[in-house]
Parts: sequence; C-alpha cells; structure tokens
Amino acid sequence: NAMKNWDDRGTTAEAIRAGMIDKLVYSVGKDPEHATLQDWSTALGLVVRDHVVDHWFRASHRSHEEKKKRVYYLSMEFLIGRLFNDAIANLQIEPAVQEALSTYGLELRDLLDQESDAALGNGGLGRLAACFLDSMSRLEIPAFGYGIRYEHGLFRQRFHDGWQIEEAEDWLVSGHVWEFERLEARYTIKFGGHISFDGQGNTKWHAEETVFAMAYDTPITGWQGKHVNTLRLWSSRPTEILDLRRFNSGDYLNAAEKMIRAETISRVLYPDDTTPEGKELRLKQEYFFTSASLQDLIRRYLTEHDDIRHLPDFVSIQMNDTHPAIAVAELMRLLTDEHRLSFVDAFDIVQKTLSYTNHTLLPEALERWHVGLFRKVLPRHMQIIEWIDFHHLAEVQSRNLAVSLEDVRIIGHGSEVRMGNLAFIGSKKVNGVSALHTELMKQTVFAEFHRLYPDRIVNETNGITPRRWLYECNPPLRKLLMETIGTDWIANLEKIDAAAAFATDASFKEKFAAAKHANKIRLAGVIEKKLGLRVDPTALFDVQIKRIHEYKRQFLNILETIALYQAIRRSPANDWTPRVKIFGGKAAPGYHVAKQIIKLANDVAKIVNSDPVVGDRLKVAFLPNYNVSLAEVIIPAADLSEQISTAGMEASGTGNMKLALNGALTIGTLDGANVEIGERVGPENIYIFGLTSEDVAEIRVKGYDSRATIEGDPVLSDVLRAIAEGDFSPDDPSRYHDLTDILYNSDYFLVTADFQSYFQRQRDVDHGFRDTSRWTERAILNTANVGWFSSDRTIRGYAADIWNVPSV
Ligand code: 26Y
Repeated sequence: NAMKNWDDRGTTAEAIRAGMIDKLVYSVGKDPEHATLQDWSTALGLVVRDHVVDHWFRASHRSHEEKKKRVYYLSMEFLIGRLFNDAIANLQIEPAVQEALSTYGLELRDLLDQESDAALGNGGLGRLAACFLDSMSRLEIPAFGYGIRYEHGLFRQRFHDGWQIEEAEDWLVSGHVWEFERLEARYTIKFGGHISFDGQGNTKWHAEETVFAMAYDTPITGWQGKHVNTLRLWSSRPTEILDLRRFNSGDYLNAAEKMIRAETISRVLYPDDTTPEGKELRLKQEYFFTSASLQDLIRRYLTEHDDIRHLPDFVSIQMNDTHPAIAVAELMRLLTDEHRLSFVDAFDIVQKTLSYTNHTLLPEALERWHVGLFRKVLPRHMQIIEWIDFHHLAEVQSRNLAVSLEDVRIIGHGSEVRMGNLAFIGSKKVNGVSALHTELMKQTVFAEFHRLYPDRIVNETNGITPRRWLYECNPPLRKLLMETIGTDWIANLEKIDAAAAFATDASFKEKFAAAKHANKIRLAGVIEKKLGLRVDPTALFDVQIKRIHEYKRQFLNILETIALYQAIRRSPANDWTPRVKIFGGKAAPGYHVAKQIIKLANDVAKIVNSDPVVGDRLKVAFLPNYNVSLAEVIIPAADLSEQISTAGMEASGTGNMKLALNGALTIGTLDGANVEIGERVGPENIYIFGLTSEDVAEIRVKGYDSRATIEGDPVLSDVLRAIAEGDFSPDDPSRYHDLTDILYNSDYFLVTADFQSYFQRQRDVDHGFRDTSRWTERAILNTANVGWFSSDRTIRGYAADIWNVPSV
C-alpha cells in the first residue's frame, strides 16, 4: 500500500502532541502564542480525523474489492451532535490526548466544548438515524447514510420572559472539520416542466429548473475503528452561476436570483416534527436528496457490476419514514427512462430493494401532497405513481379479497398522493419501531395492507448506541462498570447484565450512588449557570426531555407539579421528598399550544422557585435549547425518567432507553417501548400508571367527559382553578384560558383522565426515593437489565430480517 499512513506515526501522546503543532501552524495557520481555544480545538480535530481517515479508506477499499452488499439509509434527518469526543472514544485514545494537551496546559473538556452540535434533525427520528450509523459501523456492515447538508439545522431556542424565541442555528460558522467536500460527486436534479414521448419508447423530461447536488462526506467511526462508514450529505448548488447580462446592467440582486433559489433547497431544516407542512420547498428537499442518493448508489453499483437487474442482490435501501418515499417513483424512473427496463421488471427490482420504517400512527402526521402541486414539481413521477397505483389496484381486485380499495390507493380521493401507501406498496418490508407500535400498525393505519401482505410488516424495536449514551456521556459510571464487570458491554451491551449481581453489593452500591451524585453536581452547575437557580443535588432529579407536544403530555407533568406545590404550601411541615423538576425541549415554531405549555412551565417555575415556604422541597428548571450535547449532561444525572405519553401515541421513544441505561427509574404509561422496558426491568423497578392503549381506543369510540373527571377530583380542580385565576400569570390572568379550556372541552390527549393515577404514582416515587439504599439497587437493576435496547441489537434485526446482509 503506497498510501501514507498516519497510523504509522502512532497514537502516542508524543505523536498527538507533534501532530497538533503541525496542524495548528500549517492547516489552521496560527502560531501557538496567538492560538485561541477554537484554533487548538480545530488542530486536535484534524489530528484525530487523520486517524479516522486511515481506517475509513481501509474499510471502503475492502467493501469495494469484495463487492459487498451495501446498505443505504435514506433520512431527511441525522441528529448527530458532536463528533469529536465520539471519535476519541471509539479510537480509545483519550489518555494519550489528555497527556498531549497537558503539555500545552489545555483541558480536553474545553476543546470539546468548542465544537458546535450538528443538529440536522428534529428529535427521535433523526437521533435514531445517528445511532444506526454508529451501530452499522460497529457491526461492520458496509453502509452509507444519505441526507441533506442543511446550512442551518434545528433552530436555537431562547426564552424571553418565559416565551420560546427561535433563532437561526449556525453550526458551520466556526468551521466543521469532520466533513470532506467531494467536488467530483455531483448530480443534476430536475424539477417541473413537461414530459415528451417519441413513440419509440423514449421518454424525455424537459425540466423547468435544474440544480446540482454536491456531496459532503463525514466518516462514521465504529467501535475501536474496526470499520468506518460514510455519511454523505447533499448540498444544493446552482447549475448556472451569475446572470452576467443582468449584473452588467446594474441589476445585482436579480442577477443572483437563480443562484439563491437553487441554494435555498438545502438552506434549512424544517422544524416540524409530526405536523406535516404541505410546502413545495419540503417536497423539493425530499426529492433533491433522494434523487441524488439513488443516482449515486446506482453509479457505485455499476462500477462493481454490469447488470442493473441484480441490484437487489447488492443493494438495500431503507427509507426513514415517508420523507424519502419518492424513492419508489425515482428508482422506477431511473430504471425505466434511463436504464431502459420495462415497468414490470423495474417494479420488481424496486420492491426487492426498498424498505420503509414507519415512526408514527397519527393519521394527520402521514405525508400527503396535493396532486396538482406534485404534478407541477415532479411531472414524470406523477405519471409513474399513476401507473403503480393502477397496477396495484388491478392486482388487488384480481385477488377478490374483502379489502377497502380506497384505503390501499396511493392517490386518495383523486386529489392527494399518500406517501405512506406509496412507501408500503414499493417496499420489501415495512417495519414499526416497538412491539406495541407494530401491532397497532397492523390493526390501524395499515390494517388493509396487512391483510393483503401479511408477511410484509415486521417489528424492529428501536435502540440507542451505548458508546455515546453511556461510555461517552457518563464517565463516572463507565469507569465503575469497567472496573467491576470489564469492558465487554461497550460492544455487546447485553453483557451489562453482569452488573445485576452487584445490585446488593454494598461497596458497588456506594460507588454507583457516588457516580450518580457526581453527575447531579455537574448538572446542578449547568442549571445554576443557565438559569441562575441553585438546586440541591441530593434532591430527586425528575426529568422530562423531548420535543414539546400535546401527546407527550408535558402539560400533565406541569399539572402534577402545581398539585405538589399546593400540597407543600398547605402542609410545609410534612416530610416531603425534595424534588427538582427538569424540563428540556423545543416547540415547533407554529405550534401555538406547545409554546403556551413552555410559557406555563416557566411561569410555574418563577412562582415555585421564589416561594420561601417551599424552599428546596420543590424546584422547577426548564433548560433552554435542549439538544444532543445537553442531553449528554442531563441523562446521566437523572433519577426519574418521565415517559408519560397518551397510550398508543408514542411509537417507541428512545430517551426512555437512554435514561434507564443511565440508572433512572421510569414513570410512564404502557406506551411505545416503555412496555418492553417494563418487561425487562420488572414491575418493581418501574412506575407504570394510566390508561392502556386499549382503554384509549375504547374511549375514542365511546367518548369521554373530562369535565366530570375534573369536577370529581378536588386536587385537579384546585390546580386548574389556580391556573385559570392567574396564580401563575398575575400580569395576565387570562393567559392560560385556552389551555384550561382544552382540558374542560376537548381533552383529546386524556390528560385529565390520567391525572389521578399519575399523581398517585408520583407519591409512590416520593416514598421509593426515601429508601435510598433500595432506590440505588433498583437504579442498578435498570442499568443492568436494559442492555437489549442497544441499537446494535436493532441493527442486527434489520440486517437479518430486512436487508439480508451479514453482521459480525
Ligand atoms: C412530515 C414531517 C413534518 C415530519 C418530520 C419529522 C414528520 C415526523 C418527524 C419526526 C418524527 C419522529 O421523530 N418520530 C419519533 O421517532 C422515534 C424513532 O423511531 C420514536 O422513538 C418516537 O416515538 C417518534 O415520535
């Protein structure tokens, strides 16, 4: 191998020290005397990156030479967070890096804090994609993540007077050392225009607008660097640069119009989760990255194979929700119009290559596009979809089954393109993300499809990567586990069950509790710094961190907080269990109710935190700008994990897994993966409450009288009275009338129905936490018993059931 190999220089502290100077001077262009923390951070990043690159090249050469089957994970979102510490952890070079930095008087933590979060996702779906990338590398599956290189990721959240304010996020300003621009990997993407047929089977798409998709590659290092995959993100560029004629005539702004229009496509991430926006730009984003990815993977396939018909033997494509579902029609277009296959042959290949993961049951969250808009933006795809819909309908009719034809049409009511149905019909396998969610998929949204294709729907319960979500984010617990049960759990999280044997070991318990306490002190520091609020690290840290949504019921948590506050005020002398309620999460900018909920939480915090009668018995802290990096600080410090969605509505949840793994007990409904967590930790180590998904389904049919519930519950009545009378908003007493009205008149998410059992369970938590020794045992058993929720296990499932690829 003639390639220069950085590894030859080794990963000793001395090599890293020398490398850093080299990078600082010759790549960053700074001399050590004038270097800022940011400069040093970049220099170290470049050194670490060089090591990654060696492993990366080796891995891609191997996959290419052995013509291995590739997995392509198409996702509109990758919520990566920071990459620096991740690479250091996976390469296990932290001690050498620490030593190298000490010669310059630098702290690793300070350099790591210079990196901005790559927040190219909204929440669970995007973070799942990031965990999957990590696990595919860990399992040495040759894979690519494909997505969009948004110039601005998820907005930054600030609070002004308790209200959420959104600001543009700017992760690329201070330079992003992890990506490589690939000028040669560039594809043309077309939009609009019309189609012509020449009568000899040639179809031509005369586009109205074209843009280039340009590739940026980020290496994804697996555990110990044994395998490195690529995240390839597309950036949109103009096909023509400046309109010189206009420029020369002085019309500077309009001269740049086409450029700006083209670059708009990858400008910003849509900040809505689960509430779809019927926006043309979003459809263009979806098509933009899907088309570029399919063109790219077909080009790669054809460098290794010559017959396009064998594509399904060497390529599996996973669609992360319906956002890339246009892949069904785009792959058809490429195979027929460009590679000259017949429609029937092409569709056979499509159905063997693509698969689809569903992340939501809420029918209003399934993507639909008006036929008119769709035809305007993607005229050729509209024709192809009409063909698929027609042939599928004919096939269904020929089977003479009693299914509702309207339910399985792609074009619904003649006026909308239903992306869920398109994805289902074009896929080999369709999966849900927890056992309950998959079951409900079969019974509800895809019931008719399930009767037609009983083998197509499979379950792959979500998971999380133990590298980021324990090894990296929780050094105290990581060290304790390593000295007690060794290191096997890092790559095989099931092995963490060895810790169960120490649950009653006095010395282990003491150290486990000490690790938690250290993490709580650290979080208390962050709370003080960000909110100016002092909290007692021995209090119960009660955590709800996730997007703000009515179905996730932060509102229920706030109502319980108020009820507790009122109870403490009534009898301050009682023996209360001190609690800190910690919230984090963003509301979609246009989601009015979610923004009210944030304001209410902040209003309640203001009153509670300044009430001398209450003191340290109760504090409320809503940390602004919840993101991956903040999660890495909050999760290791949590005692209690709030997973309180209306049963049947949270597809899986993954924060529930992270918190349990880090030794938090869950208070939750029987929803999503909570069900499976409960099965593994046992009923005595989890606090389950509330309606089941069957109860909810029944109530939806029978109807529900929330007013009667409220009037029959003096605790709840008192809480709602206080909110409605302005106890928490004296400056504007009617501020929350909309919110309280919802509970009285249209409590769709059944907050009032679950209030009493939730409140009661919280008092059980108070009681449980007072038995410190028992609580620690139960926390240990949570950590020890949730090893199954590793995304390595999830990816093995996808590899075996869906992709048909080997994993180590
Ligand atoms: C259509 C568009 C506006 C849209 C954008 C983002 C729709 C949905 C989303 C994001 C959905 C999402 O994050 N879903 C979550 O996926 C997680 C991973 O499977 C689940 O754990 C979680 O329960 C689910 O809400």
